[in-house]
Amino acid sequence: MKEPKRYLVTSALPYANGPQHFGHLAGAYIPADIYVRYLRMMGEDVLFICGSDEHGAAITIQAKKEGITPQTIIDKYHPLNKECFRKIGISFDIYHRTSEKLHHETSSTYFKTLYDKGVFVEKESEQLFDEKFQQFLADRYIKGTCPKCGNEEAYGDQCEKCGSDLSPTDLINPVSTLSGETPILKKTKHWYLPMDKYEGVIREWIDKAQASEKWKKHVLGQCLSWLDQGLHARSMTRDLDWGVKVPLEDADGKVLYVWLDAPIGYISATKALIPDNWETYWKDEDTKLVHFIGKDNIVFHCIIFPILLMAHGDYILPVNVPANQFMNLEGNKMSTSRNYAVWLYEYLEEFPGQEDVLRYALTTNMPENKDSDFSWKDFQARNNNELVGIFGNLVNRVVVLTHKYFGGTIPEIPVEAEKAVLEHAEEVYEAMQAFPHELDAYIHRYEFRNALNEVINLARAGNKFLTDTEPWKLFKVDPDKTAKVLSISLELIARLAVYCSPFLPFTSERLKKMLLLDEPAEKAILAGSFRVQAGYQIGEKGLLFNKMDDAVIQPQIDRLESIQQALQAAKAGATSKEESASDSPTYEPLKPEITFDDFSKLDIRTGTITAAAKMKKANKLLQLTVDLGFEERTVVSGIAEHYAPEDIIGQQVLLLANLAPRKLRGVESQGMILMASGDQSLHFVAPVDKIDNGKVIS
Ligand code: B3M
Ligand code: ZN
Repeated sequence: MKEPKRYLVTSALPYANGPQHFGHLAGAYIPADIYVRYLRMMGEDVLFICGSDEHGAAITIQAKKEGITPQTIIDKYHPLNKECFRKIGISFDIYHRTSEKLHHETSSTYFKTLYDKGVFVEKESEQLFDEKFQQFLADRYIKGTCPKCGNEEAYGDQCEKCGSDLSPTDLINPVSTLSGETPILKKTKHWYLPMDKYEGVIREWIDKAQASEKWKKHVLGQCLSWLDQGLHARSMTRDLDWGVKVPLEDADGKVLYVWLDAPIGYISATKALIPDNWETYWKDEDTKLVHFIGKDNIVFHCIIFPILLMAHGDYILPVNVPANQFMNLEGNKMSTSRNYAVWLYEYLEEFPGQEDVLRYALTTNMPENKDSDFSWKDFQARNNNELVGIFGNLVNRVVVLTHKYFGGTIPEIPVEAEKAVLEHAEEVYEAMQAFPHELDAYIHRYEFRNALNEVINLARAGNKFLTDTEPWKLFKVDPDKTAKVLSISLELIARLAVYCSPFLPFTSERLKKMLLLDEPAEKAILAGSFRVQAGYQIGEKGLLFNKMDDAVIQPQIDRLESIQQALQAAKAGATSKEESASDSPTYEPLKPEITFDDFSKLDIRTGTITAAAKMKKANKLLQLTVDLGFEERTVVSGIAEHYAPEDIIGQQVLLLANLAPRKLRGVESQGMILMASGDQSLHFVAPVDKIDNGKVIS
């Protein structure tokens, strides 16, 4: 892409169903904020867009859990998240919300435009339905085993473990998250986005995007693996009463799929921010659009939303989606539902004035290309060894000595003294000259850990210069040279004051004040022409950071340990309950009553397994060949953890032969083997005596 005229940067719209935690910050918010603050500092035209995602099952299920209405829950968490983001310095230009009327208008108009263009395929199909709650089940209303990776907690639209995009009927052993029961199938009409039709253009777009700037390996990898498995039509509407109403006559009780409406939330937020000029940002090719997200949102931002933008026809597409991986906590996965997380609002209460310490700890440990781990010990070490020990120590020595020796104002320095010191200052000046270019390259490659490390390396160069020149000794013999040493050091920490602002905005403000840096000085620093001359006066000294004792972090460590222990105990309890229950058999709840007609639709045949093989990267699945007598079928079955392929050749089975074929891990599965599930086991169901294949079960 040629030099963009403007930047449009978004962070994933967090569901307004709970507070934000460190993992969210490290995933989609701090990286975006660093990027945007840097662009603004360099004088770029940039908009930073975010807001609450207030529709979808994630909201209604949490509301049900808390016994409040969806409206109440979003009105509770939208302001909380907005305020916490502000306090930790995430500098959105707008933090909008998708329950706003403007968003409903924008997203329903967007849908109607695609509908009128004939983009959607209207289809009546059988969807999973919870008889008890009289509700269709989609997205987070349904859970089951992911057919691609075996994750037993996959949702009806996505598996958060392998990131796969799923449909409810893809799930193995689906269960309603409302009633806990097995759903039935019931007819309903929806409007589908025929994603398969866009496979070619998406591939082209991704290739073209690579030409302008590299995507992260894991992002590109996930996109290509979906494309290789083949895209399929995906319903863009839901049978729900909470969300953006489908703007069609025959669509009562239906709303837009949340992953259609939410990304359009970026557009409606921009409209709210700049009503007269939003289209320039979203439709002019000279805009650079970058989405910051966590890895579980990749398919929606790299496949589905781009297809929707292409289908509309006049929008630009993202240049990059630098999704971060996940941040774990003290070696364990964060879990909001189990309260195993460090909540941002609690941190802000318990660590007042230490917003930058958190920003620093999360950035130095950001999961940019692989999962990372947050520990309180590391948090303390980063603060004490780097912020206090390197950055703070340098600033303190320079400011204190400038006050101590020269009353805070750099005096006139004789030329020979200047020259003598400059002869030993090449290294520190080289560091100051190289620094902005290194930093710029890292920022534009979304390598914020490396970028922040450059800032700390500049502080290290400053400390080395002081160690080499020892102004505290030099002053006794040569105050003039000492003045020069300190003026060079002030030039260095003035650069730190400005260039640390994308990462440590609060520290930057305090240090700028301490150095009395004004606008022209900042401009000179960014231009590389800033020099400290005679008469340069600094402000009051003060500590930028404070050492952190064990006593400060121990309660945090204890809290997480106790939650972890409670979780282990619960898990152990659950297994022991299972063990103790194992002598008294448990029974699955009966499914809802069906009619003989329903049963007669099933065509179950006897068959024999003639071939079996494990499947690549799917440890729960086997690919089987089943001989039905009149034909051979390929079937993918979730039995790999119970049977070795070689042990089941010749096994007679019952096969549900008229189940619609579906693609599992790229293989078309033509039917389903009937298995009886015991405690942690699976058993073939087959005729007592061997009979011919192809016989009908009735
Ligand atoms: N709210 C998912 C999430 O919070 C979703 C992001 C929407 S971005 C348009 O992880
Ligand atoms: Zn999966």
